[in-house]
Parts: sequence; C-alpha cells; structure tokens
Amino acid sequence: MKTLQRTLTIIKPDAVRRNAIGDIIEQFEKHGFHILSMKMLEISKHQAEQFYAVHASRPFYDSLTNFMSSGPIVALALEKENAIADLRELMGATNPGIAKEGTIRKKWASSIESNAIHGSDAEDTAHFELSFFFAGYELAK
Ligand code: 3AN
Repeated sequence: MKTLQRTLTIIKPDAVRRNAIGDIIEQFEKHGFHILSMKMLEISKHQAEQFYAVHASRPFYDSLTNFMSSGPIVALALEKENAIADLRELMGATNPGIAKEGTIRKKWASSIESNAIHGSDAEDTAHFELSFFFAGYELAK
C-alpha cells in the first residue's frame, strides 16, 4: 500500500539571499510534492541551536547556527509518497562539490555549510522538525 509521508524542508539564508526561493519551490511542485504549509521567518541563534541540537557536539555547530540565524529562511511542510527519501534525492549531497546534476544543491549551494536547503533525514526527525516550525492546526489538512 502506498502511503503519503510528510517532510520538513528549509530554504536556507544563502538561497533566500540569492533569490532562489521561486526556483526551489518550482522544483518541489514539479517533482510531485504538495505544499501543506509554508512560512518565511527568521530564527534566532538560540532557536537554530535547538533545531540542530543533534549536531551540538560537531565542530561546525557554532558556525552552522550562526549561518541559519543570519537572515530570512522559508520553512515548508511537504507531502508526497516517499517524501523523505525523494526530497533527499532532489536536494543532492550535503557537499555541493559532489552533488549530482539536476539537484537543488548542485544548482544553488556554494559550500558544505551554505548548501541552500535542508530536508529531514528520517521519520522521527521529520516529526520533530515539522512540529518545530508548524503548529498542529497548520498541518491539519
Ligand atoms: P544534510 O543537511 O545533508 O542532512 P547534515 O545533517 O549532516 O547534512 O548536516 C546538517 C547541516 O550542517 C548541513 N546542511 C550543513 O549546512 C552543515 N554541515 C554539515 N557538515 C558540515 C561540515 N563538514 N562543515 C560545515 N557545515 C557542515
């Protein structure tokens, strides 16, 4: 049985600065993702630290959370069959140097940190990340 799945994506500050919002959202729609909810916002350093708490011990944590709180972002709740894995495929590798042709990171990412887009990597993280940015009523569709 095919089941719909939800995932959380963020268009990161570097991509917003480069006027890539429209292009990236077009990719979501062309690849069959339904936009359940979407918001443009800025998060504080503290909020970025909470969101990326799993990376707290990594050497890039401070820099990553500075970057994610450096300007507006766009958070979207996406729905599709196999949404989590399909979005990871469309995003491309974390390192844009090895991201495949046709992926969002190949086109828009400029470094491992400024890599244009975030996507949940598993069911449990998708659940946490969706509820980080969206209240229940915003996803009750
Ligand atoms: P992904 O976003 O592809 O799931 P993760 O979860 O390993 O990658 O890393 C989360 C974020 O942390 C990445 N999107 C990137 O912005 C940043 N990051 C990951 N690895 C590095 C690194 N070696 N140096 C700097 N930033 C990194």
